[in-house]
Amino acid sequence: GKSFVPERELVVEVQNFSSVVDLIQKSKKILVLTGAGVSVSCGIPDFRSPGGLYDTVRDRFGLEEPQALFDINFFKFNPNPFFTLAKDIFPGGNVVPSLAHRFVRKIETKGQLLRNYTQNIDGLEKMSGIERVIHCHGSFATATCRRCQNQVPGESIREEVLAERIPVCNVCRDRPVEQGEEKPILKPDIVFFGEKLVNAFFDNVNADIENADLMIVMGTSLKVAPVARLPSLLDTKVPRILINREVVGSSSQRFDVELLGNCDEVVKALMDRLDDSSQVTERDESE
Ligand code: CNA
Repeated sequence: GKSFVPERELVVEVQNFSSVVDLIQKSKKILVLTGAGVSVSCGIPDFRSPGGLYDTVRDRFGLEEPQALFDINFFKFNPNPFFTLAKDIFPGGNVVPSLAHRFVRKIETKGQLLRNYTQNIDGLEKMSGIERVIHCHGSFATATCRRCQNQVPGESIREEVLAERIPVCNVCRDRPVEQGEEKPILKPDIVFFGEKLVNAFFDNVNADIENADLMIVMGTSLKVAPVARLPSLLDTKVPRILINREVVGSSSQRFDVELLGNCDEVVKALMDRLDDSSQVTERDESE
């Protein structure tokens, strides 16, 4: 049966925007959970928004369940749809980080970032300089042969992926495929549905959940487990801020603050104020 998770009580009273700024300002161990929404303004479509990748998959492949495209069992059966769309999310090219990424980096340079758990696979965290990041769903940095497990740098399959071709393993490609064996296809090491998350997630998540004093959830539909459960694992006393186009989460994840809109715009307003208040503090101290 379904387990009952009680509705979460709110822990901070936020009357206005300045008190949100104060809350961020005074927090020392901020856990930031991000998803595809933070990269939409960079030109990378998310999954579930209208016009996002799921709509594209429905239109192009007639797949009723577009998440099949990122399902490991479907991939074994037919890798073509994935490699037709992979170029749209392959990192590099002219893509640059968004203001939302820079906001996370700013929190980090102020020494307040406990960790950025990202579900994204576009590499924009690293590009914006964020160091304390966990790529929960892996990345395109490497790719692994489905058959012989040989691992190669992601760069070495770029050309194939951008040309919508299926990259094949150089180590075992000439050996005939035996019955019950997978084909020697190089699959980028992004975590598909049905695959285990990266070790760094399991290595850090318990301690991070215990130590966090604020959580900011940004640009995610909170639909993919186990990452989606992070907010409900936090101590109920830890305040939670949502920055997203729409309200997400369950009653056990209720957000103390919901800043709804495009994350870059919300974050711009926050960053302006954070800058202001740090200047005020500096002036106070020098007087
Ligand atoms: P999702 O399910 O597509 O949800 C995105 C959420 O962000 C939705 O709630 C949107 O309303 C919201 N959103 C979209 N644009 C904005 C914006 N500009 N400002 C604020 N909010 C916005 O994506 P999730 O990340 O929640 O789902 C998890 C999947 C998506 C992960 O496994 C990713 O690997 C995967 N994904 C990643 C990328 C990427 O790396 N950039 C792109 C597409 C999908």
